Amino acid sequence: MNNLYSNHRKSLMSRLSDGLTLLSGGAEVLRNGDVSHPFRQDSDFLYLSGVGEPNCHLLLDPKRRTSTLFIQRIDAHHKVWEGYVPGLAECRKLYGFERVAYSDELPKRLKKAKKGYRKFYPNIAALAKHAKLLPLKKKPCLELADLLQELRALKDEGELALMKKAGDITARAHRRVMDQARPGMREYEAQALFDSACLGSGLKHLAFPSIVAAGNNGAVLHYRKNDAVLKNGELLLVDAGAEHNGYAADITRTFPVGRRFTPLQRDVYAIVLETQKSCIEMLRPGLNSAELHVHSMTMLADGLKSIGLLTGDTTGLVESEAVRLFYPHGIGHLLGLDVHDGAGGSKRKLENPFKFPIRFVAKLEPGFVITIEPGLYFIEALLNDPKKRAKYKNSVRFSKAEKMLGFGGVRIEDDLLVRNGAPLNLTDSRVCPKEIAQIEDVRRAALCRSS
Ligand SMILES: [Mn+2]
Repeated sequence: MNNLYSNHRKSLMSRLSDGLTLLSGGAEVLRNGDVSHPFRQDSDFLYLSGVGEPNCHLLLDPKRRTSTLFIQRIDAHHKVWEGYVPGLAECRKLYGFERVAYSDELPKRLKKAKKGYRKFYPNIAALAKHAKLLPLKKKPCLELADLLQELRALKDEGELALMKKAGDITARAHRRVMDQARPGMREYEAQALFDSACLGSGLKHLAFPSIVAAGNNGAVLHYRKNDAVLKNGELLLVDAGAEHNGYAADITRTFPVGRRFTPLQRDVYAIVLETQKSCIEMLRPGLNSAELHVHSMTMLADGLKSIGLLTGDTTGLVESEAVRLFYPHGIGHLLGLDVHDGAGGSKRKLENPFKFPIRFVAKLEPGFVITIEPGLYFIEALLNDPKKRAKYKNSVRFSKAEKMLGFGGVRIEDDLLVRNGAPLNLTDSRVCPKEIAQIEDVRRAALCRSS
């Protein structure tokens, strides 16, 4: 385990060998009174150290080939209220650092380490805290942040093992919701099924607040309220994931609250499912992620034509972005220590070959983990927007689309490892099915049990 982080430090130091790198980790954020928000370490700091404690710093000295972890000095008051925190010797062992010191020694140590260096690479938090200690030119953080994005995009074996476990437990938690959700429940009760399944399987933290959206709430892309009642005849969209040592899973399943999809739900679902499977098949090293996104737009546009919501030439529907009225997000994102894990650094950035804007344009490489998550939504704010109605009057059948308001949305999301040959799907569909027949089997059994 410790090797994982020391290897990350080594590769960073070999790339920034001409300067001293200083990172400050996260600090606790006060919620109110004496209560802090749950602490989550800064992802770059976690990548290089594995340390989950707040108020730490990391000094990387490539010339002397040393890395020093600075931890906070704990006083009696802290011990009384917060309890045990590992000390110097334990941190050395626990996190595999050759040097561990208290944070109050940082100025002195830094002064010594600065000798022989003209370049310094602080992260933003270190710059904010230690600006006086570092002679810096402007925008000094960008190079470090960019390099960390580049390094973090490629997952090594140790990271993949963590992500696989996060994926496995997340898939099982989704299955539990599919097995136990029933009409009359609140969304947060379904959320409790998911969240507690992750905690109960040894993963204490979620990668993001679970999105549990019934019916029309499925049309809210980052829905957070989770308090509506699940109604028979509606769909339930669950987009949620656990994290394991900081490494995220991010899976979405959409299924009927009752036993079966309605014919209309089935049609919309089948379009999204075919698109998702086709995009997964297309995944390979060297592919421009923009091509993948446009492929999903094309398939969804064709599908929307087949159910009479769009009309006209498919290429035109993609290029004019008419399809974005029903699919207003990208095909996916890199996944890692952040659920939206950056875009692989500026080196991998490609020219967008299309005439319309696309957010994630990068060349895919073996070792990337990417989500594939097409969706279709019926969003009032888009379908009733007068400007959009004027612009797309010849391509969107608004009279028909209006009748879809209230439907909500369908999204299907798996996590994929890009590798030579076919990608590896980290989301086990035998555990949390995405095929219509299998979902209906699970729901039928679920509602038989609960009735
Ligand atoms: Mn996602």
